[in-house]
Order: sequence, then C-alpha cells, then structure tokens
Amino acid sequence: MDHAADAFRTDLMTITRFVLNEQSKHPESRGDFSILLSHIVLGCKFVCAAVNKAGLAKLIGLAGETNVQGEEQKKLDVLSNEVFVKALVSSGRTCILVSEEDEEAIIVEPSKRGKYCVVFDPLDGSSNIDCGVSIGTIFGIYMIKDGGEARLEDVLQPGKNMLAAGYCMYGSSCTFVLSTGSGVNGFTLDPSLGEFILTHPDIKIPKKGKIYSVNEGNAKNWDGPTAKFVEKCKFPKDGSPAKSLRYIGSMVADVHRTLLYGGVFLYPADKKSPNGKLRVLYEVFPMSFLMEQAGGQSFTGKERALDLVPKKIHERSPIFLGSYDDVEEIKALYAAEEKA
Ligand code: FDP
Repeated sequence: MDHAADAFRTDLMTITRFVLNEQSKHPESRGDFSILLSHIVLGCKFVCAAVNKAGLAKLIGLAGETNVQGEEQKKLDVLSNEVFVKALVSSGRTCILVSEEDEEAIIVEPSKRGKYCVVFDPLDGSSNIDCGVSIGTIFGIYMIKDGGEARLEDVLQPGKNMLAAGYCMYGSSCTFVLSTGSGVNGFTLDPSLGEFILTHPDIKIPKKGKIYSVNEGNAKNWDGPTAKFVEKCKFPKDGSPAKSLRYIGSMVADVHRTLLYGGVFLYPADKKSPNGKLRVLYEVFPMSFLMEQAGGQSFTGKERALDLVPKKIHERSPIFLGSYDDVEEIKALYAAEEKA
C-alpha cells in the first residue's frame, strides 16, 4: 500500500459504503444485513472508546461476578456485552444471540425479531485488559434455518453455514476485519472521522509462514502430532530455517498477525483439556471462516473446523489455523498418527 498517497486520499471507502456496494450486487437484498452490520460496527466503536478510556475511567477491575466459563468477569466484559446485546436487539434484524458472557442463548422478543442469528465474544482476551495488550470482539452471523420460530438449532449449525464473520481488534489502532463470504477486508478506525476506512483490501494469508503461535507452557500435556509439529518448527530437518515463536495470548491479536504475516496459530487439545480451550461458536468458527476466505486453512485435529457441528452453545474445540501449507503439515501428522 502506498502510504504517501494514502495520506492524501480523498475518496474514502468507509465500511458503510463498502457494505452498501456489496449489497448492490444482490438486487433482491432489502438492506437487512447492512443494518445489522452497522449495529455491530457501532458496538465495536463503543467498546474501542471504552477500552481506550479504561485506565482513566477506572473501568478496570473486577465486577464481582464470574461468567459461564468460571472466569472472573471484568467491568469491561460486562459493559461490552451489554452494549452488543442492546445494539443487536435494537437493530430489529436478529432473532437469537449467543454471547460468551451469557450462559443461555438470548431469544429476541417477537416485536424486535429479524432473520439473523449472531454468535459473539464481546471482549475476547480479557486476561490482557489490565496490561494494555490488544483485545478484541469476535462475531459470526447465521441466517435462521427455516425462517420460522427462533430455536437453539439455529445457532448449532456448522461454521460453513455462516453468512459472515469478523473481528474488531482494539490495539495500537482499532481494526475491523470482515468476510461476507467473498474474501476478507480490513478497515481501520479513523478516530477523527469516527469511521472505519478500508485499509487492507482483499487480505490473503501467505501460503507458508515463518511463525508458529502456541502456549508452550502446555507442552507437557500435548498429544503426539502437536508435539511433533512444534519440534519441526524449532528443529526443521529439511534444511529450512526454524520458525519464530510469537504468542500474545489474546486470540484476536494472534490471529490478526497470522492473517497478515502468515504462519500458524494453534490451541490444541491436551491431557488436561481434551477439547482444547477455545469456544467453537464465537472463536473457532469466525476465525476459521476468515482464514479460509483469506486462502488459509483451519483444522481441529480431526476434521475441517468449519464442518464441525456443535452440540452445545459454549462447546470447545482444539484448533490449528493459518497458512495453507503449515496446516497441511499438521493434517499430515494427525493422519500419520491415525494410521499408526
Ligand atoms: P483469555 O483467557 O484472556 O480471555 O479464550 C480466551 C483467550 O484469552 C483467547 O483470547 C486466547 O487466545 C486464549 O484464551 C489464551 O489462553 P492461554 O492463557 O491458556 O494461553
């Protein structure tokens, strides 16, 4: 990207303009999706402002509650969840919501109901809040199955049925990454305009990467293929250079780097957590959707991640996602183990 030319850009592709352009490719569209997305974007802008002000506003600290996963809830988690639930319900376009922070799915009251189901983690990576490390919001959007009553089955669909997915990263800049099923585009918030501007058009992940990203503190509990893969990253036997390790411990930030620079992000199963740590609906699926749309792959250790059919809304799954060739290597290691 030509940054000098960018500084003088006068034809700004805002996210609203981008989505309306996409909408115009579907003459039958009534704009419902664009309206839904504008409410998600509003939620992200609010959370971005709250994250930036957190230290000053004394928002950091425990809210005195624990969430469904038994983790301590911070004030910012509570706030972000409330903002997103209210923004999504008031859009009039949603019928069922699943949030990381709420044990039960939220069924939208009939007068405000639309045809979309939204699964989201309002503030992922929350253990990083207090030290100012990048955190983010992750979301995925499904269409209600038969257009009738909203039921739990509508959000227990495989990830490949998602219509759209994305995340917003609250970091040194606020970046919104979106796929509506035809590629991946990244937008950066211009704080002076209050608008997300297209800065990363048509993101493609490098076919092979030089980075691996994993919590190596769990290594003693890993299964064979994971241990072998990480060993290969550090001590390659084919003459290729060793890979670098980068692990932030905040999924949005680790996946964002993986998407832009290439490589692989893994949160495998281990003896202590046979299903891994990350949640299928609002972590594994949206990130896998984006990876595939950017030309990468995502694998659970058993199958393509987007083929998984969740049975529970807060289900977890192991995950290996990133550059096509790197994930291919992991798949080969699992296939070899199964054969053995
Ligand atoms: P966090 O616990 O800080 O909320 O699933 C949440 C998550 O962060 C991810 O964002 C992150 O990738 C992962 O957990 C980090 O887990 P470890 O601390 O076990 O490495």
